[in-house]
Amino acid sequence: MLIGIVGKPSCGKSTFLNALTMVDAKVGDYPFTTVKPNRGTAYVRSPCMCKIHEVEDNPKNSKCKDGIRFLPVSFLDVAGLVPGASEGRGLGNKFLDDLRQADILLHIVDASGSLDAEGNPIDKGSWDPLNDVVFLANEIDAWILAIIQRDYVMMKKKALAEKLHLSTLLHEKLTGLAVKKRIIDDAIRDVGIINDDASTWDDKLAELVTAIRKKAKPMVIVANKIDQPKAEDNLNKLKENLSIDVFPAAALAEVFLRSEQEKGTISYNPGNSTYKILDQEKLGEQKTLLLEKIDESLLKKYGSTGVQAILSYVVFNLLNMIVVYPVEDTSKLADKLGNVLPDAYLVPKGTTAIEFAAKVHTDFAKNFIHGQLAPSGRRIGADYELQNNDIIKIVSAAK
Ligand SMILES: Nc1nc2c(ncn2[C@@H]2O[C@H](COP(=O)(O)OP(=O)(O)OP(=O)(O)O)[C@@H](O)[C@H]2O)c(=O)[nH]1
Ligand SMILES: [Mg+2]
Repeated sequence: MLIGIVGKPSCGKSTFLNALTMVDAKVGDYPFTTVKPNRGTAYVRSPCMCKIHEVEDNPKNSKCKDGIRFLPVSFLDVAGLVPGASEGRGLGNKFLDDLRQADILLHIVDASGSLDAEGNPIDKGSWDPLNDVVFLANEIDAWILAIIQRDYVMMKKKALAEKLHLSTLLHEKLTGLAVKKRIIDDAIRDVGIINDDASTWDDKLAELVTAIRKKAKPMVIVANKIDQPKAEDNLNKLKENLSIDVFPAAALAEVFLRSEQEKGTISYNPGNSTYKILDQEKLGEQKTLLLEKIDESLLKKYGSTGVQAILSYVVFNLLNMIVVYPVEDTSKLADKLGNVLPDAYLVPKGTTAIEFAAKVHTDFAKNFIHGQLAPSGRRIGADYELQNNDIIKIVSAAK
């Protein structure tokens, strides 16, 4: 699972990544600070099964703190996108290529409306962020369309001669974008294209690309810099005018809170609506005032800085992930070595026992005999659909 962070220059993409992951991606108030994509790992939270089953766990592939499991999620922050990027403007297409494997795109917009289309500072509040949403979707569409058009003429000729289906041809063409065949089939049906009649394709090709993009690379809007004047008005406007999810965020405030927490001056659990000052002296007067401001204008008003809440919503509500714990010993909830609940995996809802086995170890799936749920010991077959927080032992003939 990969989440892509996109948006025009200086909207706060790298700051958002830093807020989520504390990786220290370069941040700057000038366009194209990021040239090479930054990768980071964020942690989504889920109540840990150690608490429910009253055991002490030994997490390996994830972390556990105070009964909360932190599961890793990969993020990619790319260079800023400007109008015409699909034709090579700005840093051009390269960063679009970086996003090919993304399952979902977080579109960061500067909700304060203080940057032009290219990310240059202008009078505060003078830019309408709705423009950014429209242009970015158009750029991605133009990029996908260009990939198809590269050898569309040949493709169509062959299809006419051999009565090939558009969905098969497009699936081949778009493998690099990780687009599933089912998505292409649905989009073709939705826009009303006759799949095996190539003479009808041209008119609806652009419409089809948009339909594929919406399903294959769904987009969520992050109204960032919500701490700034005019941002709230723009947030409301975005919500009113868009049919996709829009969330307020203050990435910079989250970076500040997390870094003070790491220094030990405050206690703060990312995502929470409160913090506690631990070391007033080390914190100093200026930062105390800043904290008060964050408390009044963000935490009390919006419930949090938004960053962690967006991550959680994307993973559990939009990507429909569930948490599953594989074990070897169903009574001790442990692996071979006695580690209790060592691993927790995020898998899409609907994943079957055998699909999960393949994820843990390919040999497990090849030699799958049955599964067993813990701690009940209930036997399950290969087609059993895993439920959130299932603890499962895979019984396989693999050595
Ligand atoms: N007030 C405020 N400023 C922010 C916030 N998030 C980011 N910024 C500022 O916005 C500027 C640009 O931030 P970056 O994270 O470098 O933006 P970017 O989108 O990665 O920019 P490029 O890499 O150039 O495309 C910096 O000066 C940040 O400090 C926020 O939530 N509030
Ligand atoms: Mg950047």
